[in-house]
Amino acid sequence: MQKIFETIKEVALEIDTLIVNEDTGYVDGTNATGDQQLKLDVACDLLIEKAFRDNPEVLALISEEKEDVMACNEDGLYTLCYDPLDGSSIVDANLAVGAIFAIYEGEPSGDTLVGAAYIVFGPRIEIVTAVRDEAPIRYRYINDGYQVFHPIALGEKGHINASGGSQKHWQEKHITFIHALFAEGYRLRYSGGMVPDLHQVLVKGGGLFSYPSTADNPNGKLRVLFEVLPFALIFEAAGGQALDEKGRRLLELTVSHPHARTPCFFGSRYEIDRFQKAYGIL
Ligand code: AFP
Repeated sequence: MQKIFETIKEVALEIDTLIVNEDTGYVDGTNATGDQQLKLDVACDLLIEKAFRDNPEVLALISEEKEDVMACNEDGLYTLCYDPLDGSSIVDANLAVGAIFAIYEGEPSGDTLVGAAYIVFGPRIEIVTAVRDEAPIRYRYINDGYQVFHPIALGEKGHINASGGSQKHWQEKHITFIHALFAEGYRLRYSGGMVPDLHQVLVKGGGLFSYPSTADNPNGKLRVLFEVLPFALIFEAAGGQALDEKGRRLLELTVSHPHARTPCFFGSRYEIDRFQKAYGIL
């Protein structure tokens, strides 16, 4: 699996160059879940496909930008699922965006996820990698090389509230819950980019990121295999929790198709406890 992490570090530099220099316009098509595609989405997807398809460890590739599974090496051990450029709608605003990778050993599902990584393309490139049941490792690209940076660990409670989705489409219980956190003094930290928004909760030591079931997205907006599960593994490895709307561990989810979505709640223990009480789970 380390070879996969090393390749992620290499493609991070190439994707960063694309983000800085390439056109941020849209192509005519949409991706597998009907999202409009940037030329950048397609370019980053192709770059990652080329980087991994001949890796002997890789059995198959599943991309957010493609409908079908790409068979690679029949003796490969891992299925790599990835979101090549997460945050397409904020690239033109020059906000931080990311790429997300999930490494599955066997049919992709919560319990076959064995590794995860994400790249943050911000003022600096940062990468977080995690192997199941091991502490995450945070890297920062400094002076032409990756340095292991301060560890990521969530405390009992934080002060950040990253609340996704359109508020007009939230359920009443979600409105009450989110507003109660703000009334307690939580600060709104939400850019619309899942990777920087979750990275901020991790780096600041706690808080809550939520993308609930909404009237316009009853299953939430975020995709299980290549967005939600990799962050679930990293949040649990960092001492936090990651649950769905019914209070089930996201890492216990299975999917009926590669582009399935789920509501998701990521956070330190205090905020997750508050969520479970607000949703009548506890
Ligand atoms: P785009 O890739 O279309 O910008 O969507 C990004 C994303 O999938 C994820 O990165 C964000 O957390 C989420 O959408 C933001 O969705 P809302 O704008 O509905 O809050």
